Amino acid sequence: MADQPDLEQLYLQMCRVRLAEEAIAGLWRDGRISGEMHLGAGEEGAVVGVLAHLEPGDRLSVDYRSTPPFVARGVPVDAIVRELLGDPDGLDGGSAGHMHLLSREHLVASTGIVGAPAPVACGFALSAQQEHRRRVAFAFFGDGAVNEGMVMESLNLAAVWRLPVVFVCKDNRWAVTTRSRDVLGGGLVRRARGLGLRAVRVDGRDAVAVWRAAGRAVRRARRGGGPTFLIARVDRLEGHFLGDPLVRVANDARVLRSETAPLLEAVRHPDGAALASRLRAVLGVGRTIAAARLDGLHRRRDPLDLLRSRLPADVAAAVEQSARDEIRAAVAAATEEATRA
Ligand SMILES: Cc1ncc(C[n+]2csc(CCOP(=O)(O)OP(=O)(O)O)c2C)c(N)n1
Ligand SMILES: [Mg+2]
Repeated sequence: MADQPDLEQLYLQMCRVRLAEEAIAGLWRDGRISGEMHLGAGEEGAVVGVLAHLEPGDRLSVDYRSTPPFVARGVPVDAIVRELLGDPDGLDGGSAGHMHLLSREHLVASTGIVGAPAPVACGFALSAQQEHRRRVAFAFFGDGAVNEGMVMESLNLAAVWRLPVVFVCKDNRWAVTTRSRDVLGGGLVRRARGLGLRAVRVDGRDAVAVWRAAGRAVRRARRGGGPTFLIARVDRLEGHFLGDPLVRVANDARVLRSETAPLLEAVRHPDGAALASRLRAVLGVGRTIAAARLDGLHRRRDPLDLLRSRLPADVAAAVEQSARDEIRAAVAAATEEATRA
């Protein structure tokens, strides 16, 4: 195994993933893909940093933010796009949609059931262990999923049976509109360690950091050392689903004005408590609003920018162009045929 990541490859994969999802977003906005669409924009670093360690027989179980791992695993983009368009020639006959994509050939399965990737990966890992193969199984799920009983059971089972599995928890700190910290007892690391797993935190927006952390987890699993729980901090750039109105609101400066105007009015009002205590109260409310905004918005980092800055500009530009050409051709082929059909 290489001891340095191939930055160009990592960046190329991240670009392929992002461009494929941008194309899918365009088709969804045009009304050509029905239902909700959950993108993995913001998760690219975590996905490609882990997937760079996969070998051909390794198996992958992922959640409904499924396109990044499918594209990064090498599933043809045109087959994915056709699937989302409902084309019978799509990856799964046009009936799975983005939440239940499956590729037997690439040994990767997605699910819309929150938490389900964990037990599925345990099954993959158990089969590898029984067959004495050095295969590793991978599960990707969100921070909200750790409150599912089946995830806790899977972590426990993986620890006591020393299963060759890497659990990747993509921690974006939200589960739809619920803040994870409001519903998480014990903390992610402490929970996993309490069940006997090795637990590691990593900045999931930094593909290189993920590559290193995942490399250690994969080597350990392959040599029979058991599971790792990798917590990758990511950002949810598009909100819970594409067109999420909460993200639009968070981005709207007018909302900030409408929130602050009544506060200023309260300070100016001649009645009520003494000015000093009114000011204190207003300051307190202002801080709460600012913290919520910062939490949801300003600290977001685009993992593509992060890795792009580590490459010489001409190399980054060439990588981006080659990804653009590939994805454009794949999406054009898929949509052209679907339109003719
Ligand atoms: C078993 C189950 N319960 C509830 C839902 C509805 N649901 C869909 S996504 C989601 C939030 C999941 O949050 P998280 O695991 O953090 O993933 P994220 O969307 O943040 O990537 C919920 C509750 C579901 N799909 N499956
Ligand atoms: Mg989440």
